[in-house]
Amino acid sequence: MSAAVVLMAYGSPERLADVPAYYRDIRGGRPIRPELMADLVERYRLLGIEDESPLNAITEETRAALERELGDIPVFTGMKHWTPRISDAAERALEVGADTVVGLVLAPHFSSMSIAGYRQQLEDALAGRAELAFIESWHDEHRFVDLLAERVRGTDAHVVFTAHSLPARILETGDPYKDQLLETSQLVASTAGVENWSFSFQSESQTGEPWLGPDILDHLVELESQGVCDVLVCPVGFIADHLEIRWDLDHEAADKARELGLGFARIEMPNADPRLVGVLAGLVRRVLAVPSKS
Ligand code: FEC
Repeated sequence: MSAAVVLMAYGSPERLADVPAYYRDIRGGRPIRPELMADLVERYRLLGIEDESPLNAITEETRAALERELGDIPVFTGMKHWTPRISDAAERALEVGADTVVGLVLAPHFSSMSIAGYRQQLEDALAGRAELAFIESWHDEHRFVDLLAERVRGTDAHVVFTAHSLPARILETGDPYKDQLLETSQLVASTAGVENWSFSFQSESQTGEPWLGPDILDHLVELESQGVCDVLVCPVGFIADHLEIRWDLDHEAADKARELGLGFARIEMPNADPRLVGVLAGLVRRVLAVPSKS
């Protein structure tokens, strides 16, 4: 067997000029209100991605470290909404002679509106030319849980676990996303011995339909009214310094907390931490021992 990994990320614009095309890709051809486009460009501008993206550099660092860790298995990055595309990564894996491709997403929780989309893109690109060993979720990997637990252990603050919201209609089809998020949160809290914790969603989009809640901004109001003084946010649904972390939490949620008189901090994201890379390598080795049919 000759294997390769397609390591998939949501994707982030490489420079400010890319933002409109990136947003159009996310919307998949559906119209974008001009004010929403302007707002997104402005958020990326304020994060300082004029000429290069620190987030894409983190993804590359993670890819290179995973490849080193795996030794003789090449790893190619494929982005869901930017370049290099998942299809580019699949072609590169086939070019080096892979007959088994491991599909691994840099997001731990499964949803039909998230991970299933990555899988579809990879399956379409491979088109049966290699066996696909796809990792559906890794939200309960104990070394991932330990890594997060270390970052909240010993805090006196109320810990708020968060993840990207999704349209609430996913619950009607038995989607496991919310349950997996609560499971990760529960595991991290119990491993760290944290008793004061709760969960909220963040980063919902304005798409004109209800999204899963509570949203963190409303949740902070609720916590303050319950007498909580300090909050530590642990975004279990993300592993890197995305726009959702550096803008939605570090600016929007932090401003809201300040307005409410709440102390506010967030954990450092795993990014390319060698322990996270160890978790990813473990997943690849495990799935290759028993490859699944695509
Ligand atoms: O540059 C960066 O660091 C940001 C990358 C980024 C990540 C991310 C993660 C998730 N999203 C999920 C679902 C949706 C749905 C919509 C949606 C919209 C956006 C927009 C941007 C964006 N997302 Fe994202 N998401 C990231 C970036 N996301 C930019 C558009 C502007 C906005 O609405 O704020 C709504 C699409 C639509 O309008 O039809 C749905 C989910 C995740 C977590 C799983 C994953 O990482 O794949 C779920 C990172």
